[in-house]
Amino acid sequence: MDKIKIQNLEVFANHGVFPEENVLGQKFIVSAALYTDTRAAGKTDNLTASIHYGEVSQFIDHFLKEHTYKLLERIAESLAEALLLQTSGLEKIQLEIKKPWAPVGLPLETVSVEIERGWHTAYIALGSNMGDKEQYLNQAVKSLNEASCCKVAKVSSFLVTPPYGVTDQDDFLNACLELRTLLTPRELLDELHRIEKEAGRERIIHWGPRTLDLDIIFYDDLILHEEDFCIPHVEVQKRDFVLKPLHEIAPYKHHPCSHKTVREMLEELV
Ligand code: PH2
Ligand code: MG
Ligand code: MG
Repeated sequence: MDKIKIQNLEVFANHGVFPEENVLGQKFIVSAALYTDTRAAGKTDNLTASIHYGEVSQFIDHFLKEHTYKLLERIAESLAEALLLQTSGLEKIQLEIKKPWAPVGLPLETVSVEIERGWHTAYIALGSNMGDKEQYLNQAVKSLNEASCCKVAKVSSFLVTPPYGVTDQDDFLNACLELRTLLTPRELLDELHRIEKEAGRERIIHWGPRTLDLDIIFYDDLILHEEDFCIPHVEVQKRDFVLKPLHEIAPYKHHPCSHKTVREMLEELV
């Protein structure tokens, strides 16, 4: 992807583990690569179609001066997050913070931390088969959109589906949504569990009745196999109550293992 680069922006600020550093201050040197599509600006010569590197530089200067953190890691993490949240068109950032006067007591040129952070696209399946199902799904969409570092991009319609697996329970209301997020998969899972808990979810019977179930179906094209956590969802290709609503919002999304599209998986089920 295209990028706009800011190299070696100097900022005098007060970060550091030692109290002296927080009082006296020192020089920090910031470099950023802003990943964004510059095609429209390249064709139209219109700055509003791109990211203004002057405004970003001012933002970095203010951000470093307004906060006091102990660690370079913390400056980089919080600055990257703030920039990704407030800069439209910014997909990914590489950020390096150098501290050339670090009080190490040895003649080094500089110390630094460099990170890469960006937006991810996740597909979440929603299900409810207790109480006011529609209200639980609506509230879940709202909670996810309001969660920090999360934006709901698309929501399918809500579908009434017969229970799959354990069948002697009430019908489900199911849906899928597309989420843009800065969270890691594990952080996103924790956030989903928090929202399920808010909806009064109790984990009593496996596959039993629930007020709200939120499952990560896909996270970019990530394949993750951990003992307690798998992405993509292991049963996606077997579940029409996931594939039907998902097909409404992402028919051509490929499964990263089988490479089948959502449409192909759904066609193979019916
Ligand atoms: N969820 C299950 C088990 N069975 N059946 C339907 N129709 N919808 C669901 O969301 C569902 C299910 C376990 O998560
Ligand atoms: Mg589930
Ligand atoms: Mg679940």
